[in-house]
Amino acid sequence: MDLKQLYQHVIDGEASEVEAGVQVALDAGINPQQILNEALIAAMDEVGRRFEEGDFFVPEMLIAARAMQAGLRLLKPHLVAGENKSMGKIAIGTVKGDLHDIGKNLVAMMLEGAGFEVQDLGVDVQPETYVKVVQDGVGVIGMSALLTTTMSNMAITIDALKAAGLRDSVKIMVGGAPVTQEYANQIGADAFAPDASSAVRAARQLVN
Ligand code: B1M
Repeated sequence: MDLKQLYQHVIDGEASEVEAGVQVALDAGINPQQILNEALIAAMDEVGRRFEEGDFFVPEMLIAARAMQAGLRLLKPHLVAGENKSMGKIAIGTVKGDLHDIGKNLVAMMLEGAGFEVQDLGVDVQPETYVKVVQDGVGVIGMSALLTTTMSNMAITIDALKAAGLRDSVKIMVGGAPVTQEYANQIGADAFAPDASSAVRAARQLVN
C-alpha cells in the first residue's frame, strides 16, 4: 500500500481500507507524520476542494472524515511522544456553531503526548463553557474554528471572559484553517498555531 492509495481511500471514505492502509504503511516503516500529512490531511484538503467545486456534498465529506478518524486512531500511539512530566492543564474545544473536530482532536492528541493534561470540551462550545472552566482554575484554553462564520465566536468568547473579569487569569490559543496570526492579534489571543506541532510549541511557551 503506498501513500497515494491510502490518500484515495480517505477521499473515497473507505474506513476499513484506511485502517488497513495505515497499518501497512506503519509496518513498512513509513514515518507516522508523513502518513498523516501526505495521506490523511492531504486527502481532507482534496475533499474540501471537491466540496467547494460542487463535486462532493456534506455526506461525502462526513464519510471521508470518518475514514480519516479511523486512520488517526491507529496513528495516535505513533504520533504522540509519551512525555510523562505534567506540563499543566489545557481545555480545548471547537467554538460555538462549529462541528469540525478532526483538527481539534489532533491538537489535543499532540498536546497530551507532550505531557499536557487535556480537557476536551468537544464541539459547539458556548462562550459560557469557557468562562466556567476558567472559573474552575484552567490556566490555558484552546479554541478551534473551521468556518469563517464561526471564527467570530473566538472574539465573543474572549469578550465573555473579559466581562467575567477572567481575561488576565487565562492564556488563550487559537487555530483552525481560516484563523491567522493577524486575526489572533486582532482579537487579543495570546497565541496562534497553524498546525498541531506548532500548537504544542505555542502551549509550552504559554505555560512558561
Ligand atoms: Co466542513 N467545511 N462544513 N465539514 N469541512 C470546511 C471547513 C470547508 C473549508 C470546505 C470547503 O468549502 N472547502 C468549508 C468552510 C468554508 C469557510 O467557512 N470558509 C466547510 C463548510 C462550508 C461546511 C458546512 C457549512 C457545509 C454545509 O453544511 N453546507 C458544514 C458546517 C457544519 C458546522 O460546523 N456547523 C460542514 C460540515 C462538515 C462535516 C461535518 C461534514 C465534516 C466535519 C467532520 C468532523 O470534523 N468530525 C467537514 C469536513 C471534514 C470539512 C473539511 C473537508 C476537512 C476539515 C478537516 O478535518 N481537515 C474542510 C475542508 C478543509 O479544511 N480543507 C471543511 C483536516 C484537519 C486535520 O485540519 O481542521 O484545519 P484542520 O486542523 C489543523 C489546523 O487548522 C490546526 O491544526 C490542525 C492539524 O494540523 N488547528 C489548530 C485546528 N484547530 C486548532 C486549534 C489550535 C491550534 C491549531 O489551538 C487551539
